[in-house]
Amino acid sequence: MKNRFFLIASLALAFAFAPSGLSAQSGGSWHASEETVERLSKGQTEFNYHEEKVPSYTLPDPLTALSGKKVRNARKWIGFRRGEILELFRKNVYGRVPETPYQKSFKVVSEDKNAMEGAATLRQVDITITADGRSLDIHLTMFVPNKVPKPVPVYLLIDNRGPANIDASRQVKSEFWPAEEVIGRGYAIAVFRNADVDPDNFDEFKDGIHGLLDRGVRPPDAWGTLAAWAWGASRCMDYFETDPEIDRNRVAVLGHSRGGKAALWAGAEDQRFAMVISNESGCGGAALARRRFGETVARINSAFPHWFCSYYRTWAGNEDAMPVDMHMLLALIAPRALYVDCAADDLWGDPRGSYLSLYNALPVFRLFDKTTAIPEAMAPLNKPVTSNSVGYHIRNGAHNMLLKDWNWFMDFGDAVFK
Ligand code: GTR
Repeated sequence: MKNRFFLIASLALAFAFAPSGLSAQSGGSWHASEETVERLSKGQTEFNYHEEKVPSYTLPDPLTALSGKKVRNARKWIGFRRGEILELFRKNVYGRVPETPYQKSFKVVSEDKNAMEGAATLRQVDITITADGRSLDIHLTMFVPNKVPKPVPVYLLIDNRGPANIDASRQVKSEFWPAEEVIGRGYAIAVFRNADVDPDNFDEFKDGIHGLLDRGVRPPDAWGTLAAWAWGASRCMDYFETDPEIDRNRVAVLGHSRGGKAALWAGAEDQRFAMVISNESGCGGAALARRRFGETVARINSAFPHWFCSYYRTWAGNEDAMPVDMHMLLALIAPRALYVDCAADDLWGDPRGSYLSLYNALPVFRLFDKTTAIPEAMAPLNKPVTSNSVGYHIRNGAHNMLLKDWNWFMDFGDAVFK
């Protein structure tokens, strides 16, 4: 009886003192279904899907500088700590963009002012990158809403799923890039194919932008394919800056899975992106590496050796020694808007580890706005948890990006952009 009284009293206190930025939460925290855990564990015995088997770990503190000094305000974060962490990610995870000079040009190759029965303008732009007489084209496709005052915010997708998902003719429609719905909500929507910048295969970096810009022997921190895709997103941003219908201060970059990893890195490297959305980015994306839940640093390096810089392999099976973890990548987005989402059946991508990563990035967001707060306890299923410039949801179902996800991205956009 007494215990019950204390429980009720402490719950009442917790609610009374909950920070104002907290979303209301009904329903309990999500946890993986036992059936999913068992099924995945049987299929992949070398990987851990059991929460109770996650090793104990200590995360590096984003607010303790390399000198050991504590960073206590936004000025110091911007002045040097952010740069230290960015460098650590370049050296240890994604690699560094070479300094090879190149030229770029934009060409509107087609325009239809009466697309979607007059609701939107379809614009297709070739972004041509030239170096030493050779060139590469990034094909940017975009729909801009006609009946909305300009300039408009835009959602830019790094597409890793192939052309059928991003059909400019709209004969084939896919929830992966739901152009009509995004236009209906007053946003522009844009996309480029990751393969335009760098095909997703391990060819010793001969093709794509690496073939164009790399010179000499690649050092251990040379950029990998994810960094190349992120770089491609920045070239689209270069174009947006020239398009009077697009609001350069309200550009969201997003991607699914490997595209989500690239979107996070794009937002870290290029602070012109006002919002980053990471959909089920998992290992090498939003998920904390030290948890070793689902996909691990060892496995991602052996399955996709081209995605990261070669030095990243140093941390395979050695996660606790890494000078960074992925909460620090998320912190690099602050104070801009950051949304992370996961799918309940996608334990390979560690939904809880992605939520905890966001939670542990909060001390940096709070340097800019003290009212930013989300609970440490995992989010409930199908109920976004948002606070100021951060948000998270876990959707029921499999690894994918669906209209349901996009609707929550746009709700977040409505709160942040409008
Ligand atoms: C998986 C990979 C993940 C994720 C996914 C995807 O095979 O292990 O890291 O990126 O592919 O991109 O769909």
